[in-house]
Amino acid sequence: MILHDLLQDVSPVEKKSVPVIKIHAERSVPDLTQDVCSNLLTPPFSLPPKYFYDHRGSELFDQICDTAEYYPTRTESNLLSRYCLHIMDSLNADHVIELGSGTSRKTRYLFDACQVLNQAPKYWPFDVCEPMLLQAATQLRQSYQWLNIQPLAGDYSAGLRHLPKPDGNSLYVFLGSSIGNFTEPEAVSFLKDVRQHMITGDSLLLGIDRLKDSQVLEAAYNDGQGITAEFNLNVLSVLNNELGADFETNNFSHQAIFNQELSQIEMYLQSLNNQTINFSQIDESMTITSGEKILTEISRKYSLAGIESLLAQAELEVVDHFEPSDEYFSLILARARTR
Ligand code: SAH
Ligand code: AVI
Repeated sequence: MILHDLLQDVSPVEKKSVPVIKIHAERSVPDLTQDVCSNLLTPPFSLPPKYFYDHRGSELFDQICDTAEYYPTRTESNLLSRYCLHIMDSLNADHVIELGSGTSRKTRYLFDACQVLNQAPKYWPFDVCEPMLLQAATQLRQSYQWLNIQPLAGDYSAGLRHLPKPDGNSLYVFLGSSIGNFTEPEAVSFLKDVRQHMITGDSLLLGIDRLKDSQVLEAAYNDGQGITAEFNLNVLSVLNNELGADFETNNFSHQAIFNQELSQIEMYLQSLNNQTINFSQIDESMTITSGEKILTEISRKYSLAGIESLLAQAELEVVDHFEPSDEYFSLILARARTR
């Protein structure tokens, strides 16, 4: 088939290119080189979790969502499926602005509800992973031809002030318990950023994973197929690709443990031998001994009281709280508290 025939085969929707708007940082945050220099050259070793998400990392996260052990996606999806009509009907939102949208797979419940309710909000997915933003936008356009989508690329930890402020009322969406990947002070500051961006009539739909049996928690981050391990190890490939590092993924093992005291899953990459890794593009190296670990992610698990305190500190008030009977997950609809 020649190119002309191929183009005839795709619908007008598929042919349209998707312009991405880059969102500039409101405050400067370290880039990969600075994070490596501050946190990876000497112990204790750590890296912020946003570096997981190159295109491969985003695809691996999507596969994690389908594992039997990773209950959060399934649980949140069930809540969205059950309550999406109620939520969208109560808001009649002009805009849906999603932070850390990934594949937008769960946001589809909201769009399905809009279809039933004859609503057509504009969708603004905001993510650090540009290839996944484009992929998700293309797929959403095929499923929802009425949906006006404007992808936004950037780092939400650098502030939200430069996000668009469209006319009408907006529903901000932050799903998947990504809030758990922040420390508590970071989470409060992030929610304050969201609240400060909101105007009267805006709402926030927030998914938060709850504290539960540590065996269930640890199983969710140690799936039997090893996909979470691959996701964790993929960050070493990101360092190899971006900074010319020479990590051998076989020289590290995935570890995920629940820290009861801090109420968080901690994901590590543990070194299997004594090794020196060179970062050729920045002329730096790190030496790590056998058994030493790199902290790659925290995933905090909240009690009900913890959630209430988090929202109160960010001056947000709960409008609706949806949870399953096993109390595994909270889906919260909130708005800015009026003083
Ligand atoms: N919300 C989706 C995806 C969760 S995975 C869900 O619930 O399934 C986390 C998503 O947040 C990824 O798509 C990742 O690229 C994005 N992300 C992580 N850190 C980010 C940051 N600092 N700024 C913007 N997006 C970020
Ligand atoms: C995106 N984030 C909320 C996931 C989590 O559960 O903390 C990332 C993840 N890490 C390992 N599995 C999933």
